[in-house]
Amino acid sequence: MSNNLFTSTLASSLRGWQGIRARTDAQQPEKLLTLYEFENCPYCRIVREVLTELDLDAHIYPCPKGGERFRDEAIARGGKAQFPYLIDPNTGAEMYESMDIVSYLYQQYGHDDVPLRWRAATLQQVSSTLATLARVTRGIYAVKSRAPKHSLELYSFEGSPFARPVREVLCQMELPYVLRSCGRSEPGEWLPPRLRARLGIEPGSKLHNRVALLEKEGKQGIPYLYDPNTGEGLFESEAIVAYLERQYAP
Ligand SMILES: N[C@@H](CCC(=O)N[C@@H](CS)C(=O)NCC(=O)O)C(=O)O
Repeated sequence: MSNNLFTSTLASSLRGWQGIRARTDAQQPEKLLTLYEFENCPYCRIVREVLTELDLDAHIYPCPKGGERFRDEAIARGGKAQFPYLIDPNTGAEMYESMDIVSYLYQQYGHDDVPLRWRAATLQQVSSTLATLARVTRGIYAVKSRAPKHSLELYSFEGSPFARPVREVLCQMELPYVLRSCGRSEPGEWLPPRLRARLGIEPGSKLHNRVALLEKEGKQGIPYLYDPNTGEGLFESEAIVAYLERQYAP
């Protein structure tokens, strides 16, 4: 196992493998949520975990430290340099503070009270900070890149050790993307895709993005990146990272 995959798996473990399971009964907003954030921020991770849990998509505007593409926009909108910052065009709500965002998303789209574990804010923040330490500087600082004309699309779930390195590169390169939430809701999804294929198991997910991915590509694999600028669709985290670096390096 590479060092990259090992520390990504460690980060997911330090979070108790939150951000994997998805509910199938949450309400989908009509318009995409907008999230200004950066990948290796402990508070942003908490919000992304809840996006997975509630099976919510979001337009992600990466704001790594030293970033020049969306940071100013976020500061102009919210008034300060603090991340995460959520905008919900469906209700007009805009807010800072990860725990406020968690409560908002549960009440608005989960039609439920916030689960008990999300009320233990300090515990969540400490474990998310440990996960951040596991990834050291990955997904924190901006690197130069060419801006895409259209936002990319990433099929991902927060706790995936394979999807994380892709999100980190998207973040560092300040490439905006639509996060297509693809958590797990079926037991068969816990098996590795190759074993699943060998055993002929089709998990039968009802989650909208997994259904769409299966229809589009004939298989489900996370992460999956679609780039509307080139028409390319790619599975496999290493191949996706190589593609992003090739396509969007300055
Ligand atoms: N209490 C806030 C804390 C947010 C916070 O401190 N975020 C850091 C990043 S982890 C931040 O915005 N730092 C300023 C910066 O990166 O410019 C929350 O839970 O959302």
